[in-house]
Amino acid sequence: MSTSEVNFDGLIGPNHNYSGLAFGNLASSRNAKNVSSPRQAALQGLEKMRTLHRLGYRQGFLPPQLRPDIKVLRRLGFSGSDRNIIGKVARQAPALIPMVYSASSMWAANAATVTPSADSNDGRVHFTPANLVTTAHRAIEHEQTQRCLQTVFADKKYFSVHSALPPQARFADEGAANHTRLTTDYGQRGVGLYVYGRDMHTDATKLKFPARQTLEASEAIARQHGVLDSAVFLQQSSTAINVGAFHNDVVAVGNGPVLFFHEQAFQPDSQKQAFAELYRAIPFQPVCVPAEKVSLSDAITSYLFNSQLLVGDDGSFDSMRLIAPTECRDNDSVNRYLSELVDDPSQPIREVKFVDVRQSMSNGGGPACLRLRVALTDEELSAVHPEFLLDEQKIDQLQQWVKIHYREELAPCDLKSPDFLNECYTAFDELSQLLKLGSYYEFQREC
Ligand code: SUG
Repeated sequence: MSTSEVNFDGLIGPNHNYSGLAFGNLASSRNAKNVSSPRQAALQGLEKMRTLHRLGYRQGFLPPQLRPDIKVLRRLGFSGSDRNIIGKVARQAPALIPMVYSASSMWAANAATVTPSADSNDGRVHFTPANLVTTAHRAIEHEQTQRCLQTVFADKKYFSVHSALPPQARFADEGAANHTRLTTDYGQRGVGLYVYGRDMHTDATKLKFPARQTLEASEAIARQHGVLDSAVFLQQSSTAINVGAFHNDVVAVGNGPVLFFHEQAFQPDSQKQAFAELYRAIPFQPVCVPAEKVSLSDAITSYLFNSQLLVGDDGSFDSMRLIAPTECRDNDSVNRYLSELVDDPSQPIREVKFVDVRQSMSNGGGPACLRLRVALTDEELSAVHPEFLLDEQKIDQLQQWVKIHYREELAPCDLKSPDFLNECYTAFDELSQLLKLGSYYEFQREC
């Protein structure tokens, strides 16, 4: 029985927009109020999925969440028909509009933390949806995320989908963006590396931006998944957070036994201890990028570490491939570094392939943010809902659906129009028919 890594990318919704909602995420702030292109965004995302599929990786996707989230607005005291509510909110509380319209579920690396069956205590794959409590527009995701995961990974014999952690700052959790499973073989027992920004003792006055992941949350997830004893916890450096590393996957990426990371990503004492534990657990291979070659600031603007680190064509961790955003090619120091890296025989990264996900990048989401990795045995893979696994034909169909339903341009003020709500509902309705999901979205279950 073989085990492989499957990437489930977030399919980008028709509501993709730039509303500057994520404080500490510099790209989101820089592009606030710009006009987005939902159509380009979704097509770019699907082309990235096609690229991986063509390279021989198993590729899946997670559907976009229903937006606007009228259920949240009803809980906030608005009533009437869905269209009516949008009209009222636009007049009475316009600041709530971008919150309920964000397409942020596209960043599937924040959907959940995943522990493969080879590591968990009961031999099942475990998922904990991230509560995302740090930002209001993302804190509303976990309910739909849980439902989505229960649909895609429905078979309880193989999969266990938990509820999100209690939605409190102390248990702030941002999912797989701060978790890396390191192993020598996907099917063998591995070790979960949990990176966090703060714990109970962190002096928040030293932080310019929010530290979105807490140690308490990471510990709770490791406990839920039955891997607390083997888990390794590592603290982000305040330097990295203050320069804009709102998630660890902006300054580090790992796969197999390899951790590719920036020299300033972690708090030094914590790094020393965590690396010692990793060396004891597996033949750990750290690949450190020195600040003198790539500054933290270049790493964050180019999203070098938000690349997808993948096995090579032979399926091994000996010659790996990096799927990097085109911004890395456009940044002189990063591009130079990458040319040197692939020629350096002391480490396993042999190839870099660039992908264009600029629409997502402008909101702070690179190639690695867009995917949730799930290591699955062949048997588990055959238990995944087949509609969420991609081949060329399914990608063509989804692209066709995007071309019919998505706007070429969307300004944040367009979200206030009740007509845009109908456009979104029509797109979501068609998608659920395309995927034969029945009444998957809330509005389809009403009346
Ligand atoms: O949570 N941006 C997302 C980007 C998430 C990237 N994910 C990972 N690094 N794994 C965030 O900051 C911006 C939305 C807006 O401003 O409209 C946003 O939510």
